[in-house]
Parts: sequence; C-alpha cells; structure tokens
Amino acid sequence: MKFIHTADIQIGARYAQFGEKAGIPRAARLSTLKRILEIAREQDADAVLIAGDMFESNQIANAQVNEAFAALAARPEIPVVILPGNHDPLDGPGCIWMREPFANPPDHVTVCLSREPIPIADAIVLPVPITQKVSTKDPSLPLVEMAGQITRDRIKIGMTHGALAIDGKHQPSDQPIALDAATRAKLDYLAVGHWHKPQVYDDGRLAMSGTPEPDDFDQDSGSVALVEISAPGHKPVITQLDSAKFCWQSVTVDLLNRQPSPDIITASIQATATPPDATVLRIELVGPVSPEHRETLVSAIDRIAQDYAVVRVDDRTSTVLSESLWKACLQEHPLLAQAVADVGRARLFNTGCTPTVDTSAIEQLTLDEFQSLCDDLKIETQQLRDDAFEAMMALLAAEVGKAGTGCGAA
Ligand SMILES: [Mn+2]
Repeated sequence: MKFIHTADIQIGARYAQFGEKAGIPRAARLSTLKRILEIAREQDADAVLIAGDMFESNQIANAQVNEAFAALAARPEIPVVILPGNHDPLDGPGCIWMREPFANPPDHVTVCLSREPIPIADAIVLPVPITQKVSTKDPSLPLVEMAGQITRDRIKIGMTHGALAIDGKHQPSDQPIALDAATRAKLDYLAVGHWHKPQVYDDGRLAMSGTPEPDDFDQDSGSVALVEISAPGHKPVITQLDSAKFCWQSVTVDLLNRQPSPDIITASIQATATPPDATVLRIELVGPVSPEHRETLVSAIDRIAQDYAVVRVDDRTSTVLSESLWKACLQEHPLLAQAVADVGRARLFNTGCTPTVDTSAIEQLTLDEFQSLCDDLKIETQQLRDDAFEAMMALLAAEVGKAGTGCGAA
C-alpha cells in the first residue's frame, strides 16, 4: 500500500489580512489540491487520504466547493478518501458533505459519512469522521474496536482529526489524540490532520501530515506525506514531498542607527531564498524613522513589492521627531506640554539639569507637588539619576511618535 496522506487544505480560507491581494493565497489552496493529485499520479499512489479540513468551513461559497469537486472528478484514476474535520464537520444536512455536489460523489471519491471500513489495494482504511467543532474526547478511541474486527492479513490504516495530546500544546476541547493511538489500536498507520506542521509519533505509526500549502509565516509546512507500507506489521516509510505553491517568509528590517536606504531593504529581503513570484512576504519594520525617511522607505518597498506574489508590511517603527515638529506638538497638545514640563521640572529638582525643551510658559509642578507625587508613586527621589529622566523623555517622545503626531505640516 502506497498513498498520499494530506489534511488541512482549508479551501475557502479568506486571508482578509491581505486586502485586495487576498485572492492570490485563496486561489493557491485550490491549485494545491490539483498539485496533490498530480503528485499522487507521479508517485503511482494507490490513493490520496485527506485527513480532515479539506475546506475552511461548511459555509464557504458554492463556487469554491464546485471547483474542488471538479478537480477531483477530473482525475478518476486517483481514489480519494475525504474525512470531515473540525473546520468542515459532519454536523447535519447543511454541511458540505451532505449537499450537492459532494452528496453524490463519483465512484473514486469516498466521503467518510460513517465509520465504515474502506478497502483500498491491500489495506483497509478505518475512518473516524469529526462531527463537531470542539470536543474533549479523543476521536481515535473508537479505532481500537474498529481495528479489532479486521483480519490480521490486512494493512490497517486509521484516519481521524484533532490535536495531539501533548501537555501544554493543545486546548482541552481540541479533540486531543493520544500519542500512542496507533499502537493502542494495533494499526499499521494512523493518518491525522489538524496541526499545520508535519510531525510523526508512536514509533513512526502516527503522523500529522501538515498543511500542503502554508497559511502563516515561517510555518515549516507545505508538503504532503508519501506513505509506503509493504505488509501488515511492517513499519511505514514516510517521505514528505513539497506541494506548496507559495513560501511564506518574514523579514525584519531594523532601522535603529540606520538610514533606510532602498539597499538595506533589498539586502534584508534577498536573504530569503525563494523566488519572489513564489513568495508571500512579510516585511516587519522596527526601530525609529523620521517622517522624511519614511517616504524613501515606502517607495523602496513599493518597488520591491512588484516582484513578489504578495507583500504585507507590518510597520512597527516609531517616528523620530524633528525639533520643529516636537515644538509644534507641544504647542498643539497642552497635555503633552504639561507632561514634558513636569518631567523637566522634576529633573531640575533632582539633578540640577535644565530641561532641554523650553517649557517656561507652562505652569509647572512646585517642589512640594513633585515630592508628594513621588511619595504617592513610592519613588525614592534620591534614587532618581539623570539618565532616568533622559529615558523618561525618550519614552514620551517614542509614544508620541508611535501615536502619530498630527502636528505641523509633516
Ligand atoms: Mn482542524
């Protein structure tokens, strides 16, 4: 028995975070289904087992359901077994599996609507379909009895869907599967889905195939498992084969102590090895940047973005304020000016340093007020050194930068 084990294709996922480019990663999940069928043919596999979450939900648009159905129908030479998972559970007449077109699949497509055994080549597939989104029960438990009814001369392959019961790594309601579930049921292999990174347990007999198409950055996914079992009791040979259309990569550009030249951005991005047109790229910008340099940065990123399939920019920079902008802020925001004046005054009381920003026009704390404020906050004034005030001002400026100043013409 030689088969492709996959899961979590999640056709219909929305990717709203990519705005007008969302259609690109969305369409990739359908093309990956076609790619999986192609891999099955190339490998001369006896079947493709989809261990849950073929669809993102039971509510996705009919057009996507029909397209996925058509992709399967177009390859009658490849038997496919589909298990309902927690995203697309078998939870009533409205679910994908009980509506057209999947309610009447072609002969080579089996949707697991019950726990009935499915013979494929020299194996028996034992499915436990998922009927609800959440449950604290281990869905692999029924496999013990199911496998007990199959004669010893057949290869026994279980199929179910849920988290792996690893302490601290799953929610109690995430249908946790015992790590020894395959040997407990005396299965040759247990194909599970749910987590997106491939992983193998139970002495090589329990495998999470991972999602065939990544849906998050740096996820370490994007493959299917090719599984070969030569005879009952023999150890499965598992090979992960690349199936993804896109690689999701993330780069961080730290602007601290650097002018944001296009070269810096390009160099940071070129550290990612995949071809741009096959890459969903996240550029994370951190560190301080002045308003004028931000423009250089934005146009550099816009230029680079043209080559990539999808680019998302996470701007976590803080704005460096010019002196004139800082002054304009103080004029326009009385509360900010008051805070700056108070910090300056406290600094003067404590260290004798004159504030760097002239706030003499603002009514300031008296020494008594300052002392009582410090008492309230349980601050020992003798412990305050000048660098504490420097830090306070820097923090204030950074917060203003983060919030966006809305001041002056900048
Ligand atoms: Mn799932």
